[in-house]
Amino acid sequence: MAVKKCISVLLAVLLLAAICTVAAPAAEGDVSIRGITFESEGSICEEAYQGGATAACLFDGDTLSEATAFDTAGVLLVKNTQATATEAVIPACSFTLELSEQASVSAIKFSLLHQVQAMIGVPESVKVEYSEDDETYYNAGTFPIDTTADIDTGNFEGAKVEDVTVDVSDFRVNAKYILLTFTFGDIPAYKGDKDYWTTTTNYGYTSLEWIGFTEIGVQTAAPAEESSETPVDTSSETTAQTSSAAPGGSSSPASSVPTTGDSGLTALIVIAVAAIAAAVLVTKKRT
Ligand SMILES: [Ca+2]
Repeated sequence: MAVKKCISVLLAVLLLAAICTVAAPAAEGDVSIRGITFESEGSICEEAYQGGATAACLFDGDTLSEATAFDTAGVLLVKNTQATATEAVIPACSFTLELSEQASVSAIKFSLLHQVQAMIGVPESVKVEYSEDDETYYNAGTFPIDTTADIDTGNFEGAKVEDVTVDVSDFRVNAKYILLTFTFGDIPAYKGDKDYWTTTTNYGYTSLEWIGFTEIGVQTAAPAEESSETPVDTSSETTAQTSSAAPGGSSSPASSVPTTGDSGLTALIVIAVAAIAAAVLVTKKRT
């Protein structure tokens, strides 16, 4: 009987632990990022993950907000391989975000790393498209990106990470896939010299060489009411939207980058159910 009592107590403790964990659910509307894939038309841009990181560093919940150097592990630098071409080449690079489930997305959030004196500038804009099936994409607009990067005078020392939020709540974005296309911005000045990178011997840049990222994610809204409206495919349009990109500092906390996976929750529920079933079994045997 002592053994059975021990088992009963053990199961009760397991059950309690499972209930306590399940009782602290993720915020409503949270979805996780399942994967991010990089693409660059014509392979003009290349990925350069720092410190042996992989694409997973873009959705690990860490924006590296304290980073002061571009070679910090977990930074993704994107290189314009045509930065010294005879004619300026302004490239774009894309990230496709696969969400854990189809969700109502209210904002796109990303963290940029810039270090203007190391020729790491900022993207000029981001085009936001969304899809339910990764085949048909709908356009939610192209948004200018505003940061505090000192492009004009280049007097900022060190690297700086800035959070940017792009509000897409007007577009009723309901998607499982988000396609973000970043267009490179201007070459930054170097310590007050606007022509430093273009005229200095051995440099000869004609366009910006680097942009940097530490995190990319989405902010989800409470599920919208069921609607029979079919979104209009505007993927052929190129109309620019007025700015709704907020510069760093005004973004909300990291709630958009959940770290609790569905699999963990599922496992706990399974444990809880198993514990209840076993406890009932033991109780019945004892009576
Ligand atoms: Ca990160």
